[in-house]
Amino acid sequence: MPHHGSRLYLAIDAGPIYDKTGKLIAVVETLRDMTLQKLAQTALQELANHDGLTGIANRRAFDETLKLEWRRTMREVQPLSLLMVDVDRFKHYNDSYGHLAGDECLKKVAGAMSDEMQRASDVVARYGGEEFAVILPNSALDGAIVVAERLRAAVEKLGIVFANSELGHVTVSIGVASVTPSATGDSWQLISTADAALYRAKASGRNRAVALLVEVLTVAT
Ligand code: GH3
Ligand code: MG
Ligand code: MG
Repeated sequence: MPHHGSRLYLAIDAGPIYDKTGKLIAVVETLRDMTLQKLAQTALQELANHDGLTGIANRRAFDETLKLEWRRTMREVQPLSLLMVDVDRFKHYNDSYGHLAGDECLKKVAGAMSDEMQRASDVVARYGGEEFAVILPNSALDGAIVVAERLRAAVEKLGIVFANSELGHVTVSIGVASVTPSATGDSWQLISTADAALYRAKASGRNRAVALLVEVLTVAT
């Protein structure tokens, strides 16, 4: 509505009116303003798919996207990669600076990672607590490692002060996993492999990315 300077969602119904001979003599049109319903629907969708604290995709959206991308990349015989990102020593951060500062830190980490994503199909989600998951469709392991390193560096560059930690600022560890989905596989393999890689990143000193290829399971016949 250019005259109002606003945008409305309108529903239009049109019904024909004929005379006795079947000739069209009029059309009755009804216009309904659907704006409030549409805004409420959009807000609900936003709530259902986004994390309340950080504003990025939530676990529900992550689960749905991963299933969808698994099927799509399988059809297209394309690789699918997953990053599991975990904030280092975050319990200690909360203990030192308080839970509210911890929340602020999670928001900044989520924002910095989202800003680094380059493809529209890549999804950064809050997996739970201080863990994030990144879905990279059509990316093989080498490309996923490059993205992981970029995310790790972006968080380090935030320079969020963390006294008495290894580096003096907040860092993340990242597990990278990649697979070319198959009908005999399942997306949990990708998650558990990324988790195993994350565990290795933690064990080998934190503030790093470690990558693992999903072992292709062969089904005995
Ligand atoms: P590691 O380097 O091995 O990952 O150590 P960690 O301390 O980060 O790991 P741990 O799993 O022991 O602790 C995670 C902490 O994250 C504990 C929990 O209180 C905190 N946490 C989880 N969710 C939130 C949140 O939404 N806000 C804040 N402030 N803290 C959270
Ligand atoms: Mg954790
Ligand atoms: Mg942690």
